[in-house]
Amino acid sequence: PQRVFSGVQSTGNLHLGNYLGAIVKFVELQKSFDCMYCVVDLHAITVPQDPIALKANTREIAAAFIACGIDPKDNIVFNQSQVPEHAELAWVLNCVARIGWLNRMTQFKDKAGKDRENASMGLLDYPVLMAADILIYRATHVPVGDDQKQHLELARDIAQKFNNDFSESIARNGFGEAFFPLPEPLISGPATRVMSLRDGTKKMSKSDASDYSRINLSDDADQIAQKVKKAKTDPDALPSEEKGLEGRPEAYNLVGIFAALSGRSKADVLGEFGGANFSTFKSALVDLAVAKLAPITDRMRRIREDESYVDGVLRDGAERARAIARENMNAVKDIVGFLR
Ligand code: AQP
Repeated sequence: PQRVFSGVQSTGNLHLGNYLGAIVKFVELQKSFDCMYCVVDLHAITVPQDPIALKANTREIAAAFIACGIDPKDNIVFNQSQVPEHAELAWVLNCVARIGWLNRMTQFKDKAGKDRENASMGLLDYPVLMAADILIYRATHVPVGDDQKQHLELARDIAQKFNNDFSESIARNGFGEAFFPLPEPLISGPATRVMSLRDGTKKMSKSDASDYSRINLSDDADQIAQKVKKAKTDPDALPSEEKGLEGRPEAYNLVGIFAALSGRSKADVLGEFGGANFSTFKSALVDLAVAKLAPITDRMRRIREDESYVDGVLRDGAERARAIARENMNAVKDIVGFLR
């Protein structure tokens, strides 16, 4: 059976990159797959988190999932720390993954910065826990933004090595040739990597010091308008064809955002705005972004106010997730050779 899994960290405000790179896809995929969407709070603590803020952020992301249109009854919406099998499988996979593989991860290098010796062990191990998140459900498809591509490749390598290392035991336990499917990344569309509004060569990110670099899902219409109007651009008019965006990272980014928000291709957007100056294009982008995001922001605020509803969704999701996780973890124990 095919199953979609993806996660979002509970580390603060969601931004347009998280929305267009990931959550929009989550909503589409629920039509055709069994989907599991997880607030990955175990991942969040790979860097320091304030405990009170962490709880609030976990509820905030769950509220965002629902506000964006994910149905928590048809799908499984939960937070990672309520399903201990994620951490349990991660330990086994730690013993499968190689240190050299993890040392090559660019996100670790970026986030650890210069003082690598002082980064948490969890930050280095982040991608192994991510592999466990996916593999504990034997998920087949993982919608993510482009920045997670390398981690997905690592998850496939870990799954493959586990299947090879334990091939005899996997067969002996009745699972045929492979226990874990190799999860497929789903990375497509005009905004797989949304860039900072202040610098078209940097990823839009929660940790950017400037709030003007990103549009948050919690921003109101005025904030969106101000941020788009101040967004960096170049002096030329928009090109009428996509190849004219080459070497113009800010223009490329804004056109990509417009395309993704309107469900059109970049070529189509340029067909309409080619030759226009940025002030015309930016006004249209503000109108579009406000029209798309304001209803989500409103719904998010209302859902979040009802803490017991949100907590109930996460608890119910965790119970349903656990039923699947426990069964797969038992199989892993049999395969590895743990008595139970
Ligand atoms: N800029 C982006 N463009 C497209 N997709 C993005 N994603 C994140 N940033 C962009 C995708 O959002 C999903 C959730 O990501 P996460 O929970 O790992 O969030 P993050 O990467 O921690 O978000 P930030 O803002 O990038 O955080 P910092 O500042 O800590 O680096 C993933 O599918 C991710 O690909």
